[in-house]
Amino acid sequence: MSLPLSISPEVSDALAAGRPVVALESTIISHGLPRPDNLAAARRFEQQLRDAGVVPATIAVLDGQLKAGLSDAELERIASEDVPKLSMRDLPVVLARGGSGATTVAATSFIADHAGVRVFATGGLGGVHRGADTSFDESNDLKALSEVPITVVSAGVKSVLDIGATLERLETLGVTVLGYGTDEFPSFWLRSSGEPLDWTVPDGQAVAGVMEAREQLELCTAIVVANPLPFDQQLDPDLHDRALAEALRRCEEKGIEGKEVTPFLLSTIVELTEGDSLAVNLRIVENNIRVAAEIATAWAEL
Ligand code: PSU
Ligand code: MN
Repeated sequence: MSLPLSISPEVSDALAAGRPVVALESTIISHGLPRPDNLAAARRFEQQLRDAGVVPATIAVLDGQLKAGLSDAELERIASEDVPKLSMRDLPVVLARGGSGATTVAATSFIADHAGVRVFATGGLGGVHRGADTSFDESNDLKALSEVPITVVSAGVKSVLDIGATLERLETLGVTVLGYGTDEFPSFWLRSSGEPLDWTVPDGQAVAGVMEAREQLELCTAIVVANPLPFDQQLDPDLHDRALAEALRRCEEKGIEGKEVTPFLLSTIVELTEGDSLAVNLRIVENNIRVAAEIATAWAEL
């Protein structure tokens, strides 16, 4: 039986011609950004890639099909329908039912890889949650990145997570981590996390070189490109610390668990920062798309 994978004509033409393609995830649209502006943001992300000469492949599941590349009507469905958030373990259930959903970093990486798309831009990765020593709450993103040879550009992981523990898990899982112009892991809304990185790359061409070496080694693990915002674009650190502490307190008070935790913390922080965190979030995705376009272009030229 063949995989129910549907690649849009634009994406499949670009791949066949060896032109650059960048995958985008859909959970950021359905659960990570508030309605109704999420649709305009999703369209801007795609346009930014096109302006850079790169074909966007937004990934989702629609009516029992794994999709790489969405039409505008399909993008609108992800932005406005109450679709579930899908990680790896949800894919077989949704396919069997002919259902739809938005894909996390884990499921997006899997589908992009099957479609032949090698570079992926997102905001932040899922990781190890604070208190994971008792809750065991660790994103499936980590395991998936240990099994898929994708290159994902992110601004690290959000400070709602345990950043040090997340980096330890990435090490255990054999995931390559590169700092893009930095020797420190970023913490999403803030440029630095205080966690040092072993490897720094200056540009997209250097990342493409690491991708080529990964192929020669026949490794099936991801490359995480950690791309921090410039200092003058980050969230005010005091506001950040206050909002984070209060969001974590409310999460515990309300007993939020499982896959609801990440969306709850994110939307609470947007509320507490009066939208400042959201504006920074959008700049982060745009900054990551710019770097992913550079990597995909360098990869296509190799
Ligand atoms: N981080 C963000 N915004 C997001 C997510 C993470 O800044 O929307 C989403 C991504 O799709 C990521 C997922 O893959 O949350 C991780 O969720 P969980 O922790 O439940 O695995
Ligand atoms: Mn979780």
